[in-house]
Amino acid sequence: MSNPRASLVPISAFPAARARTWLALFAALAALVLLVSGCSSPDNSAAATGETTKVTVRVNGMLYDTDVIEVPYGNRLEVTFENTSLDVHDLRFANGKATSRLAGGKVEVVDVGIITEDMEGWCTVAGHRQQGMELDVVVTGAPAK
Ligand SMILES: [Cu+2]
Repeated sequence: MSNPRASLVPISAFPAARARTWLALFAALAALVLLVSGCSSPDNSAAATGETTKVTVRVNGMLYDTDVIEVPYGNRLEVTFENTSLDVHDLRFANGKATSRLAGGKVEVVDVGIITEDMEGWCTVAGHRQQGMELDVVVTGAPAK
């Protein structure tokens, strides 16, 4: 850059009224961001039933022993993942909740959060999902849309 000041607008080009307009605009934008992030709260707490569905998933060879986890709409899902194999595995859900990679014989409990829609879960170790290490979380009793 030969002359970095050339592209900058001098402060004097912004009269006070204009500065206030920008400030108001910024405030409105900030409020909007807050509103949007509030609506898409990741734990879906508005739909929460207060109940928790607890499920244990184990490993059978290169498969989970569970194909489908049914969760009543609005329940919290808590999965106990027991790596009952000799290899390293994990269990990640589509909403980003996951166990760490567990060596054979290790156990980890993962709070998957308030469930309001179907989603998949799978093992992130290379090639494992392709070999069948995946399962479905299925919501039951969802309100009609
Ligand atoms: Cu695996």
